[in-house]
Amino acid sequence: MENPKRKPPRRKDDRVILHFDLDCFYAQCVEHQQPALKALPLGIRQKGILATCNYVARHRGVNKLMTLAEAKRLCPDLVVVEGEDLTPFRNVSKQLYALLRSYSWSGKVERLGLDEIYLDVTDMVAYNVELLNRNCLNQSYFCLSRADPEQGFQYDATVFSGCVYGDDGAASAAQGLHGDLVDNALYIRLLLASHLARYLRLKIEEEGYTTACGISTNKLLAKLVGNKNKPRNQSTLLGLRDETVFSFMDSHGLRKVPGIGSKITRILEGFVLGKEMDPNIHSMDCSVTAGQARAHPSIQSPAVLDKLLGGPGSERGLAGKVWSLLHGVDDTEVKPARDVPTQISIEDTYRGLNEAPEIRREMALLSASLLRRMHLDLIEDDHATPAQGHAHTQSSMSVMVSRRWLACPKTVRLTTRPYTSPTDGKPYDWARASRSAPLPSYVFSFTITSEQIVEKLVAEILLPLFYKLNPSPKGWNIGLINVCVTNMAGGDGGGVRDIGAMFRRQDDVLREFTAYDSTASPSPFAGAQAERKTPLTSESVSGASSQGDDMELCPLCELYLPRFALAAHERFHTMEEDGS
Ligand code: DGT
Ligand code: MG
Repeated sequence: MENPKRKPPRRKDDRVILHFDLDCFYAQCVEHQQPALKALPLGIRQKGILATCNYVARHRGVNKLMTLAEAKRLCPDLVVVEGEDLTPFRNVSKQLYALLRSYSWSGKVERLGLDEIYLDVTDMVAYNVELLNRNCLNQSYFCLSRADPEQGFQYDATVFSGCVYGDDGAASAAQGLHGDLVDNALYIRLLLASHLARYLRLKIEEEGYTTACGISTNKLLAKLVGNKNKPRNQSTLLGLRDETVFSFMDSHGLRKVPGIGSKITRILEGFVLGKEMDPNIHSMDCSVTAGQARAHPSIQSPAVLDKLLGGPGSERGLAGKVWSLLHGVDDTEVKPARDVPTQISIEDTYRGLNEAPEIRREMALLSASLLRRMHLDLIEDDHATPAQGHAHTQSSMSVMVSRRWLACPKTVRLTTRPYTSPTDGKPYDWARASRSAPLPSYVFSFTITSEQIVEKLVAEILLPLFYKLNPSPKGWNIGLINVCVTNMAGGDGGGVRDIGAMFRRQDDVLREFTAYDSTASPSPFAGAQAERKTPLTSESVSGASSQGDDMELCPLCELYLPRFALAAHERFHTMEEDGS
């Protein structure tokens, strides 16, 4: 029987999205600190590989994620700087995110990793389209504030800024705005957005950093087109016709399409090539393009894809999503900016830790670094000036600075994974397992030292969690430890007004199903064992699998609970509302 006719999904082009990607990010951060390095080939090392390298090094054949030995062979005078401590990179990332956010009207500013930022500028562009004067387009003015018309910049609205990608765009964009294009709303919106992108890139350059930028109508297309001209450049995807967008998408290797991970890639690659693929290959390389998958005669609809990708345990709607991505369709929103992250996690990898003192030492290091991050991201200084009416000069004015938590994570989660060597071919998440516990209130103390907090946290919470995750007394072979704090209270902008009350309430909530470990199974952690009066984690009460997947988040207080306890927990909330 003939397959039903293929019907492409409909792409919505009513938004304008910018995607910024900082050039050789870690390397730029280091160069910013040591400008003399800009002229030299520079690599940033993490765990024996080059996490990234600057473009001087790239022109000498060095690449991101190359081994150090290979990089040195290609470029013997490569300057290598240690990049294990992410703090300076995080700080720059925050600074540039805040800068771009300050220009946004909608607040839709989303960070992806440390060096990529999406901006939904639909509203700014629409406003400025209305301001266009068709009689003097080459002297247009882009207004950056609805309230203050003086804030803005001049631009030439007869031409695009930067590179333009798309067969119907290249010629007209180069020649300038004319003919029917002046009436093409999408063309005009993308053209204005290209000037806004340039303006913002220059603002970032004033801070000392260069970026690439992609401009399009959704996140997927903006990210992909931004890669076309790197570094220090920008590209607009002028997809006025479906065919332009399809041929743009088709040219990408399957694995390069954001949202199509390695598992899906191997299934589709195997199907197109008609051979079995090893599902454990995680390389970004793929011998099949998105176009080959999209145009394959047997892949006529999401229903066919569903047969390939569906099955027990697969994500709901996955086939439809992949079908959309292959056609350049992505309706996901740019998430609104948040003042605080939803979670903070720190992890490190090891070549197989087996001794208790090593585990304790590494956990202390990770916890110290986690606490520093929490202080950096979650604490705000309140500057209180003296009461009005007191005579004072600027220099003599004393300012009282007090600190307050903007948000408090309520849960700490420990994740471990055994060591595997890259040649084992094990997927990244292999045997990764997690356990959670309530985060104790002393973590938020301003009166005890960070060292004391770390010591208590490791002994009372993390080591017991570790032992739950790795119950056998020997042979842990730990390859990864991740400590994460999550379940933010007060992250809605109001901050945490009363930490004590928050924890009293948390204790009340927990009392109902808190158990204490009286069985005291043999533990290699003598110190931790002695202190084993810590409430056990919710998981241990539920007897959950080590994956913690029978846990559920309470939608009212965002506490992680064993699923069996959720009903009782909801009753607790009802009682609270009734005042009973
Ligand atoms: P670009 O954007 O091609 O000019 O170069 P980068 O260095 O900005 O690369 P990008 O945007 O893929 O990643 C941003 C930073 O994240 C980069 O400076 C290093 C780090 N990074 C990215 N991928 C990996 C990775 O797989 N492992 C490690 N350790 N670091 C990575
Ligand atoms: Mg980058």
